[in-house]
Amino acid sequence: MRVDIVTIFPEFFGVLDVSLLGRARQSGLIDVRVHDLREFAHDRHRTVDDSPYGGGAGMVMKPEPWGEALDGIVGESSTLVVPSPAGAPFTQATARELAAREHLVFACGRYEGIDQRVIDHYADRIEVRELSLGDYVLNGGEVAAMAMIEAVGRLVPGVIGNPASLDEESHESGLLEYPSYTKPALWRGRAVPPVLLSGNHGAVAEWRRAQQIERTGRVRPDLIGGE
Ligand code: 6GU
Repeated sequence: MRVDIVTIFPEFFGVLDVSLLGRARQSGLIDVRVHDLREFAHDRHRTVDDSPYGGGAGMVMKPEPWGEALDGIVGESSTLVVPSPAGAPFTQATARELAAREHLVFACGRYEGIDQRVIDHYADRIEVRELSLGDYVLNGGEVAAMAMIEAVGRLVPGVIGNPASLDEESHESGLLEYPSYTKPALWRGRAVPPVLLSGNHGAVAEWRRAQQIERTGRVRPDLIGGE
């Protein structure tokens, strides 16, 4: 998979060199390139934003630098991802869909967003997804893009050593994951639930399922048709 990121904060993405995704980059499974939007500004101050037409608070990112940057990066089989609190929810299902794409381009906006014509222009040509991490506001798309790249990248075949470990995770089944325990069997007076030491695989599976349902109903009733 190829991933391009356009941002005014390229240094944010240094963290992609470490951990699981760092290894995926080194092994060539995921080819990530970061581009500085300011290199596509032409004035002396490398301006990438301006005041909004119609008035209002904040600044809007100008279309010209975005057009020049993206024209050099997108091809006909690219998917343009625009992280935005005004986007559709980014879910595990979205991550699965994006993991099947050959080329993702992340356009990280700051301030009050990117001139809407940039999104409309590329949406006429390629797949464009405006996506939000959740119902809260971040200062820009960078941290959101990083979260999305991690969620998508770990689903790319070969990135995770044991793919079976992906199936039992929170959100893959529509339920939250069951609680996990390891040695010692007794820690600070707290025992591991005895069923997990019983060797009875059927009983363990049943207990885990019940835990998933209890936990989901308690903390995320919305996932199972409640509230
Ligand atoms: Cl994708 N971007 C920004 N700026 N804020 C967010 C978000 C994205 N998702 C939640 N809040």
